[in-house]
Amino acid sequence: MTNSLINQRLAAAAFALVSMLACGGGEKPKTDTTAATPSAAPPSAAPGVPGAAPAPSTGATGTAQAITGKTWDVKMYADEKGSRYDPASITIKRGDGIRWTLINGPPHNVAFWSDSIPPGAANVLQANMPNQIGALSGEMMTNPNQTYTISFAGVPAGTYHYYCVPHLALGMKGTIIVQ
Ligand SMILES: [Cu+2]
Repeated sequence: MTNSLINQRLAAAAFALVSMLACGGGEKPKTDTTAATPSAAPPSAAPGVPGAAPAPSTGATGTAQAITGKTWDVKMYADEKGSRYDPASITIKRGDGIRWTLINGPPHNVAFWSDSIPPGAANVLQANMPNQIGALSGEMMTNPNQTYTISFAGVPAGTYHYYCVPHLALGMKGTIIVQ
């Protein structure tokens, strides 16, 4: 009698604890993913880092790795048809590069969400991105035909989500699948 009663209470307590943990753990990733970086981005050309400020002073943590494969073209627009990368989604191979060209509607840039790239990608990408204005955030482009090129040599395969800082609210986002 006594033992089974204790067992029941233990079981109930354990269940409550598990559900608490499950709830708490489940909420974190989702809210962090989208909320943090985008809304905090300053509309002006302020070089401040949107979300976190790790260690921008040291700059790249490694040496940039040169493109060894093909260089793909992505165009950047902001006109009556919308603010967009074209193509918005692109599949490349490790070692390839992507060259973004500003067509109209500047300013534009290329910025990666640190939590929407494969594990281990940040350091390599950081080293491969020239002229960053913040962590994983490429230089602000203002002139038609201006280009910005990133080498995807040395990065892990997987899906990389990126966006344009000035046009994130207008949905200017892109996806790179590295094979
Ligand atoms: Cu843009």
